[in-house]
Amino acid sequence: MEKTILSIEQMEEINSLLKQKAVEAGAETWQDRKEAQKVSCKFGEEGVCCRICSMGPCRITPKAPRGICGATADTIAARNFARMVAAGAAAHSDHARDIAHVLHMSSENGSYKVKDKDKLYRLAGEWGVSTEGKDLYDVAHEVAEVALMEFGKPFGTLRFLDRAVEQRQEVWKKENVAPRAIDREIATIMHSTHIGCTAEAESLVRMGLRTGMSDGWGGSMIGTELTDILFGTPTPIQTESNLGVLEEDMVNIVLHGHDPSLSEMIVLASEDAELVAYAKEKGAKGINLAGLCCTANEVTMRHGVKMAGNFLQQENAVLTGAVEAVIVDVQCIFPAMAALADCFHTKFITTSPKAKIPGATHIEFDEHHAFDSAKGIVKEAIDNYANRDRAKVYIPDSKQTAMAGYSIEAIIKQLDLVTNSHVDKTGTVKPLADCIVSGVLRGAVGIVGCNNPKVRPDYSHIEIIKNMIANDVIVVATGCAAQAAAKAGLLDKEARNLAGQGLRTVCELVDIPPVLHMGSCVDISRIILLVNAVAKHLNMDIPKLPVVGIAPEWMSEKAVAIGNYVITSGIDTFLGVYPQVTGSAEMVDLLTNRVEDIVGAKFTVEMDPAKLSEQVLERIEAKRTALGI
Ligand code: XCC
Ligand code: SF4
Repeated sequence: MEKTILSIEQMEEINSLLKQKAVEAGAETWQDRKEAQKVSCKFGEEGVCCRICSMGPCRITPKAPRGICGATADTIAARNFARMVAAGAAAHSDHARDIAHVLHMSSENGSYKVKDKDKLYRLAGEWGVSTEGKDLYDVAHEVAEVALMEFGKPFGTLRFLDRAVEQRQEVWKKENVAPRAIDREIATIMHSTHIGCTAEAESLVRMGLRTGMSDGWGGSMIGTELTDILFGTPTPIQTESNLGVLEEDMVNIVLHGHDPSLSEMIVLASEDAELVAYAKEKGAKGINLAGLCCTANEVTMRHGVKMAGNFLQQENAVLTGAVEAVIVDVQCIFPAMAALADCFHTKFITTSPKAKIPGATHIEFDEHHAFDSAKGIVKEAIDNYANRDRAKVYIPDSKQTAMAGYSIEAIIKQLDLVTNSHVDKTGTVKPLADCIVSGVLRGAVGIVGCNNPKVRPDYSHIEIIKNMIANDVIVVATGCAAQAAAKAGLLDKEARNLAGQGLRTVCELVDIPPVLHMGSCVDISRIILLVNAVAKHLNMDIPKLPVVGIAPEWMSEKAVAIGNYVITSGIDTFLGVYPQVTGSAEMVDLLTNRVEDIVGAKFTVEMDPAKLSEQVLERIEAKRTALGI
């Protein structure tokens, strides 16, 4: 099945075969739990259950339109929504904080080194950190300190806001949505949603926008930049995706989670000659790494590590019976993985004190002795190879080739090299802007986010992507959406045959797939900066551009934070799953209508991927018409 486009039906067939394996093994999966959860709580679903204080929980009904304190459906739904933004921003930003600490401990002879020196020096220049006569690592540590200050500085707004096109910065200032310190925005939401504070939905929405911004132009952007500095700025790289990347006769290690400071070290450890020899001693042909979720995106982009799949594929990986260890750090890890692993020989290894899970083997990752620590974890996996029960093994024969690693730098370089239209050596986004203005490309969309069983998993991603590229809209993707594309073969250069004539021509000319893998979810900051660069080049504010964000299957609080900074950045955002605010007419009006008056962009929600695609294309064409292009 290699090198082909996989249909959703083929993908679902593999899922049902694996589901059968679960039944045979007496294992429970998300499908069973979804079934058991059948009747979801209407109050929760609509966002009108409040348990912010212990006089409650209070639920809003026509007969009881106010909680005990008097909070209305609007107040309750707005508070719940704002808290989702705060939690999401906290998760992304705390990940970034950890990366900043790792940069701070980097050294010439330690496990963590600086790989992209140019990027470090560029950032030092941007932040006013002097580099003259200084040791590389002194610069790295100072830059890390400045980054860490962004979390708690008492005055001013975030440094990266200066990167935005002038017109956008004006809007942020005027509307007071320019974030101050990252932690401060999160704390402000937690404070303002405490009983007896903000009751006005609009101010809570505005706080959500600002806190979302502290993620997008703060935590996530810092995370991406510092990760590139430490582990290298991604360049296009070919890899493979889907469960067929697991090997019959190798030690299979699945990496799952988010933080590259763990996964990078596991990659190094898996290549360690001593450990490879040890694996052979144990009867395996070697060590085979595969990734899940955002960690997969991180290590794929920098090392070509194969991608086992996305969020709702995590259990499937264990169900193959061929995985020696699932190594996880933080975020998006099913607690169910521990019990599931028990049905097989698989070791489920948690590594972070921030994400301990009952039933898991916890081996705390020690960043101060990172390489040795990673080696110890990999050794656990190797030792487990002998326990694999061959009778239980089923590795689906599905493996798609995929291109990954399209950082902004890589995209600019790729376009520039071929079109030769650059004037300065650093390259520009002119070729991309030209293609959009001329109409060869109608526009660009970022397709991002998770899987969600509220819709047909992966189907929404794949259908929307196919509709976009068929209509000459170039797609950039991150997170689990990028993984869905990879599994379906849409990150393969061959997928350009599914594109409209304009996009296909561009793809052929510059040798790219029609869907560009730009990384993990913190890397949505790359998408934002790319759009911002085009806006700067054309000297216009971002909402004018024929560019749209889509989260077809979002589920996490991080996704809510992301949605908020994407619209605040001026990009209309389409959601394929309803946020839990529908019990408040005012919240629905604010998010899908009035917010446009504040930031120039808004949310649209549509669960049917065909209809959503139509609406996106209409929005893109409307933006073109308004521009007269
Ligand atoms: Fe998680 Fe980042 Fe969502 Fe995937 S896309 S399910 S948040 S792994 Ni980020
Ligand atoms: Fe009820 Fe108000 Fe307490 Fe919420 S804050 S639980 S609405 S009394």
